[in-house]
Amino acid sequence: VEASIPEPQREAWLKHQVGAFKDKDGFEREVVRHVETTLARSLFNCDESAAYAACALAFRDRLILEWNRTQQRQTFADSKRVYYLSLEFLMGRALDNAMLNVGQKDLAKAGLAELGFRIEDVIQQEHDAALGNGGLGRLAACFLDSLASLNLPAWGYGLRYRYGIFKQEIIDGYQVEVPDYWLDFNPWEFPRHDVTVDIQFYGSVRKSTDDSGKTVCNWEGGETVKAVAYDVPIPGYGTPTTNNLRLWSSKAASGEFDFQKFNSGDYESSVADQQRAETISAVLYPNDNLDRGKELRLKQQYFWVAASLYDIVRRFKKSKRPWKEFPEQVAIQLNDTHPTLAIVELQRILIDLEGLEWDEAWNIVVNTFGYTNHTVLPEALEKWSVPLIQHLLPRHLQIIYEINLYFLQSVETKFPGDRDLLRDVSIIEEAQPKMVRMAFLAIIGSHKVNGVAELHSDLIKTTIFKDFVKIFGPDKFTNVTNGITPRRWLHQANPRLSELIASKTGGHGFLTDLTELNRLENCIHDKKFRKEWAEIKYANKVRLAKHIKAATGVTVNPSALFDVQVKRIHEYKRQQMNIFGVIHRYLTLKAMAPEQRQKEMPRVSIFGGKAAPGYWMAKQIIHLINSVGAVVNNDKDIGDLLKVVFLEDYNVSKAEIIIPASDLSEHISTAGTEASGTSNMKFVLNGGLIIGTCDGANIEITREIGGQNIFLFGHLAEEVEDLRHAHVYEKQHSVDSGLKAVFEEIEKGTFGTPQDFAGMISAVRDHGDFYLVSDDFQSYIVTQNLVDQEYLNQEEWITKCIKSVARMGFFSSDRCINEYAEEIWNIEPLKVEANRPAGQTS
Ligand code: GLG
Repeated sequence: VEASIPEPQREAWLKHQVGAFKDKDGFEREVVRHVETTLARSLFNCDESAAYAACALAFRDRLILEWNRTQQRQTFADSKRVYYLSLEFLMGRALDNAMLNVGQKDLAKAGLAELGFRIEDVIQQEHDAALGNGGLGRLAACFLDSLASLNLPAWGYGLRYRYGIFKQEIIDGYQVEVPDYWLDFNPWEFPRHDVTVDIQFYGSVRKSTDDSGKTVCNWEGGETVKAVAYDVPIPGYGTPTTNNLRLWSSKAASGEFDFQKFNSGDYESSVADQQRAETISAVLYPNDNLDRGKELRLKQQYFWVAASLYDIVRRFKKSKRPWKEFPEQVAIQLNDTHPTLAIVELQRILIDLEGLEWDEAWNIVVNTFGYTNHTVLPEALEKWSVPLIQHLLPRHLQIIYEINLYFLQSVETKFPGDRDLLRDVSIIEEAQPKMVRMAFLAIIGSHKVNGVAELHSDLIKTTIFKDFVKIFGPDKFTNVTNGITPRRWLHQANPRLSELIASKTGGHGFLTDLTELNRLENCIHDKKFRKEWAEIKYANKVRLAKHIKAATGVTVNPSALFDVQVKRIHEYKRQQMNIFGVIHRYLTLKAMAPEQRQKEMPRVSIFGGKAAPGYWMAKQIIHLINSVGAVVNNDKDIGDLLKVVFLEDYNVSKAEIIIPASDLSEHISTAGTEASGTSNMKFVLNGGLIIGTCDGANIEITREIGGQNIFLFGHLAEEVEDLRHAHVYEKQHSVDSGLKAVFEEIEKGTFGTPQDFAGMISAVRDHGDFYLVSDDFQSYIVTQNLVDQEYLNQEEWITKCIKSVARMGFFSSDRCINEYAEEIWNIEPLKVEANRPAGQTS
């Protein structure tokens, strides 16, 4: 308040405030200005990357103004805010999204053309912001888009990794990881060197007595690291609301150098201290659905959680409200268990620093937090060793023990004498060493726990968290089925389809109310519409074919059926089953007489996805895909009938090219293992059909679009346990005969050294086939053959695609965020005047 401009001078400020670009000229002026001043270049040395930089800066300037106004509006309204804590935000590129969301892409396109650039080329210059592994991180990014588009007062909090997810190169068929240093030029972030928080680690706890005779715990000594805020503006679509994503970066606390060491001549070690502090936010851990329990990872978690909570509490305290109103002003959502320490940290702040009584504080904590679970895979459930927490966060460990004590006491009261139950639900696992079960802590410290698709939410209630349903009752557990933002995943990725839909549904309203897609059902018999629909799909396939050619050298025929599986490589997602199926197809084609062969439907099998660097089996799968491609793609008997490509470095911007070009995509996880999946929604929304198991959101997609529009196969979740048991204990595992032939071919050396793939084969044949590849193989092949037949009837196929798109309204992340807002956060949108009609692109 002290720093604001006095009333009489404000007029001068207001006169010079800038808004949206008035016209093309205004935009061009800003671009030229940035090229010539900010970038110190001229029309003689302005390449595409400079044009991108200037264009991004021009839009960034606009965003930050709306950002400022949004923050003012939200502060003034003083209504409840939600804080989304996520260790991952897989944002992808920002420029195209910003232009579309503020409705000025057409103007920018024309302006750039006048200055000598094609907008498509300029957009391509941007480096992806890849601060995430896969679905969990991309979900957080879609949520930010919806929160802003729905005018909800919301902040995202994350870490500003210097290195995002690694870049994947394929060399001789193997994955090679290359660091992703992405911060050379990032116009989308605003460093806030004035917003810093000192974060403490290690040290010890000393008890003392305060004036009133109460015992207080003081966490003392140890090491301090500074958190510096970097703010990223998040523009809503068709609204001036521009929310904030705050990412924390770590720095040494005592300025640039330790001067004592510096003066005593120990210059090198003073720099080393600096570097050690910066290590905390240096790198994103590249594991998807796997917990590795590394100390630095725990440091990251506490660093980020403590900085975010300090910020949230600071904002609340400005309102001078009593503490009991905290949950009426603040909702905090935990994206998976990664931020669970926030529960402990808030309790610590309230009792140690603010002097509240335990019960009062705990009540506030529980009413503030909500926890989203994203997986039932045991290897992904976070546990931290007690000695490690003791060492790093001694006061927090005490509080965890106390939370556990009170919790177990309440369980004992409710279920007297049930020692097994106490052991099973204790936050502390009695192992060697003892472990803290983060999911249990998250459940106990939250008022709502949700899964991310119906089947998944049912599974957590009946399996991993069943005891907690017994203790807390069923109402604490709920489902919020995931969603995706139609702005990025339709309007931006597939502009022609978006325009065609707009022309048939009465404008771009579907982009803010996706259920309006159902108006497409009226157009199913519209010949011209169907023709355009098919043309757009074909054009998208031509674009992908060009990309495949440039990236891999393989020529693919755009008229072939494009069959796509792009996602992180994981045994539970069963890319191995897909490639075994491809080999089966290859063998079947080879066995045919040439005349017969030519009647078969040509297919391109497209794979993409990263393997965690330490995941040996996943890397073997990548190698097999590439080895099969090398053989099949060069087999003269086969020609265009089958091509196999692995696209390296799958990321958000590649997804935007790949997804609109698919005819069929694969979502074939072992039933019960994929919590939701979100690319399944993206593919269907872009007019592709899917082959999938009864798993995750596939089930709800089927319910919405109709069983005749999806290719389902395989065993059901409820059968999995018995099958696994039979494999291991009853030795009832004879490998499917089709699959046997595939294994034999691999072992003959057709695809290179058989030894390279021995692990993949023996996992199925000799080690219990945990993911049921053999059990599902036959029905997978049968269903793939059905796909071929149905694809031959293009008219029928297009009808299915159109019907499916028409029925996808449910899967908007807007619907999903509205459910969170109403059922978990209890927050409401802040009314704003729309600054332009929704959907207008210029
Ligand atoms: C998880 C799950 C996915 C889910 C995503 C978002 O594996 O099935 O769609 O979160 O909820 N770890 C993940 O990516």
